[in-house]
Amino acid sequence: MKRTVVTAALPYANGELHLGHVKSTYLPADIFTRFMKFKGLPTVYVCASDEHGTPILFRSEKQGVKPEEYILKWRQSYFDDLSFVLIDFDKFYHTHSSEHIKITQEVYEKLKEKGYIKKLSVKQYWCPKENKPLPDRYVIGTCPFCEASEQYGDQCEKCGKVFTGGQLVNAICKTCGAKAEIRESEHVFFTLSNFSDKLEKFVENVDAPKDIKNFVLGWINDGLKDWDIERDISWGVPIPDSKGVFYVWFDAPIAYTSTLKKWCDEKGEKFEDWWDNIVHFIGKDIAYHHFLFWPAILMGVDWKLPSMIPVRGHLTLEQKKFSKSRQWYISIKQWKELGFSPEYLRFFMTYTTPQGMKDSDFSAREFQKVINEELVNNFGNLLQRTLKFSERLGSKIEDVETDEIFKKVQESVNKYEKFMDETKLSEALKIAVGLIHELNVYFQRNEPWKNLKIAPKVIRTVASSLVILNKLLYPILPLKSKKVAKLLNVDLVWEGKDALKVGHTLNKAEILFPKVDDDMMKKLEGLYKK
Ligand code: B3M
Ligand code: ZN
Repeated sequence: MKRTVVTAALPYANGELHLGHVKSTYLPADIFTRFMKFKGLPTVYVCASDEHGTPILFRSEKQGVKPEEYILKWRQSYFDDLSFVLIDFDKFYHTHSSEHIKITQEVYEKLKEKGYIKKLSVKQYWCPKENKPLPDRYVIGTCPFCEASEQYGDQCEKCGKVFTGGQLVNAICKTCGAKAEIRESEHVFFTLSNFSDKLEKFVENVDAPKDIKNFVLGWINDGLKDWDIERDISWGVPIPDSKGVFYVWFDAPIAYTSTLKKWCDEKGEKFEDWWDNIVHFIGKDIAYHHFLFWPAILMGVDWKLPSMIPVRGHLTLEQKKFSKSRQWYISIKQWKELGFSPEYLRFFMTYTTPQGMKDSDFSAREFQKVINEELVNNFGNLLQRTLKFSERLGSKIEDVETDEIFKKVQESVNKYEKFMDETKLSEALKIAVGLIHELNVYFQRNEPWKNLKIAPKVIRTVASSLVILNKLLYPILPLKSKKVAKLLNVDLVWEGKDALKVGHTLNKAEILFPKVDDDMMKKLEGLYKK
């Protein structure tokens, strides 16, 4: 049986996770993994905290702590935040581990053996005042491609283009503001340009949203440049035969393999057996790295390429970008402190997030609306009225045929499955939600409270449908769906689409989906509207 490795982009250890991180990466990967495991397919979900690079060094220096100490705080914080949102990793590791450092160096040695590494002289920004090199975050200037100001030395956040040394316009030292000078330095390069044709084929064939593929193919068309993978700092994975460390984007994706390897070692599994069907969930801003750099590294060492790269856009907050400094922002910790359900967040995010590059939006009001309409009034209410009514009839399923609509529910499973396999999670969820709406209409239209003769048929039809639809909701609502299954008095397993057996007993109704009232909504809004 094909083994699947699911990964989510590594959180970079220098800032809090907010709702946007959850929606674009960790949540969809978690939902997909839960779905695969639910069906009994061998799947592991791995991730790690990304702990090298100049931003971490820069911040830790500013705070006067060692980078080793600085990263620890974030590592724990990420694990806690993501666990709260019920993100269930099989392994969450980190890039400052000895295993990761070793594998990164081995990958480099292999690339070198195969002739994909060369040394080149580069233009390095230099602060004349502090007499030190200014890699990446230590320098800011204007993007030479799109003219966005205040861009760092390695990549433009606006247009996504990656820079080589010396390209920034009007570069200054980020720490002291001195005009940056340029000096020569020797760096190791990875010959990305060698892989241009193979990458083009890879991008065409990999299972990924069309819009992002076109974007990436455009980059290949523009011509790929060899990639400077060395930085003149002390923090990172040391390059075996050079003075500096690897650029963080060289070592970070290798953590997919080092973390999987760690998991394999712990479980007594073979890495070679597992590095097979690879699915990388990412946000659109790191497409360059996952569609080009990383596959090229994999090609260089002859490892299997990813088969699927699901991409999602950003999350805006009331149509504006999240911004920590302007407090236009909701962190996971804040969500937790409010005592809000992580499953309501999971539901909302899945419901509103399309696959592909399109952004989606969060607002307290929209959250209240979606949860109350689709989860509380739709699903919660159907469950509630079915169980209550069944109680009136003695809580037992009677010997009556189910109605036509039950067949429709049974048939919906295949459609749902197809969407889930394609990681179109919002579409999959909407299949379940749509049917729940139809079932509410069906219940209402039949008025079983007026016509007790047809009531057993309505109950068997709706309760049996709920058993199936609850399965479809499991990956999104992993805890609530277990409670729903308890009320319906069934095991929560993927297999089985039959109607509830005659004589089956349903349990008493309980409120599982409390409303998001105006008070709660205001509290949530108060986090960013002060
Ligand atoms: N750490 C995400 C970021 O900082 C980055 C992802 C790495 S995935 C290999 O934007
Ligand atoms: Zn300076």
